[in-house]
Amino acid sequence: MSKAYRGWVECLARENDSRIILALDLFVEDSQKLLARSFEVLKSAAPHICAVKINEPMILSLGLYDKVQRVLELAHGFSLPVIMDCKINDVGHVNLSVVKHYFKVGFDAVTACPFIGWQDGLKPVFELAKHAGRGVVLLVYMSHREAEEGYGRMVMDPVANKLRPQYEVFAEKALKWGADGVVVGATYPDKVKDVYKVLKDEVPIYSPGVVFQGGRLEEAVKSGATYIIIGRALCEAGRVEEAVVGFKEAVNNVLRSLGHR
Ligand code: BMP
Repeated sequence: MSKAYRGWVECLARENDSRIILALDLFVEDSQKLLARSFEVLKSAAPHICAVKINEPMILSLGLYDKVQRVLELAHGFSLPVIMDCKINDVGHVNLSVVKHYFKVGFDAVTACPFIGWQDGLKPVFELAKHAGRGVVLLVYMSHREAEEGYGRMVMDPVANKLRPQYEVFAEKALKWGADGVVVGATYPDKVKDVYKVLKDEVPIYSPGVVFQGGRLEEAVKSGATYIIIGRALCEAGRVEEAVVGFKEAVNNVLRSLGHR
């Protein structure tokens, strides 16, 4: 397990008293304007979040070895770890090459898709991440409407010799492979609960899908989510700082009501 990344997020969550991860999802076509808006959002949110997540549209628009590095520098200047949400899903040697680029420019963690399995799939990614002190966060149940089609179907578990939901098998793989986190959609609090039963506090649950996708932050936290990933509800907010403080307090209120602080 790559403690370095995982411990860093935990530390920031304590220091900033926040379980909110900013998904820097800005759909601005002009790359200069995109960079400028990224800076604005990041600066406003930074004191109130515990990590930043960047996705592929940003890389395509800003350029990995170009303006993306400036976003990384800014985030790191605030001591924030940055996750590359690349949802790795190819054969092993290609995955390795992709991840090497992301780690080289300074990303602290990557997301990965467990359907590809271990040997010649995610093994090289986990090995490199562990070696470099970076993180790997596995998708276990996505937040969109059709998530059930893949993550929810019943599959034969050869070890238990019975049919089980795919996402439960993935949660067990997260433990076995030493993942630094799993993604479970806030839109499915029952799945968050099921996954938490498997992981307990061994592997943190990252939960996206609140507000715009219809998920309720309070339900996700009550069900066992450790971190809440928020994109548009922050990036498109008129007052980013006010919005992020509101979300952070909402999470903290639930944790207080559960006696976790
Ligand atoms: P928003 O809060 O605007 O709905 O954005 C959610 C973010 O979380 C997006 O960056 C998306 O790529 C990511 N995400 C998701 O929504 N559902 C998943 O199952 C996995 C994700 O990474």
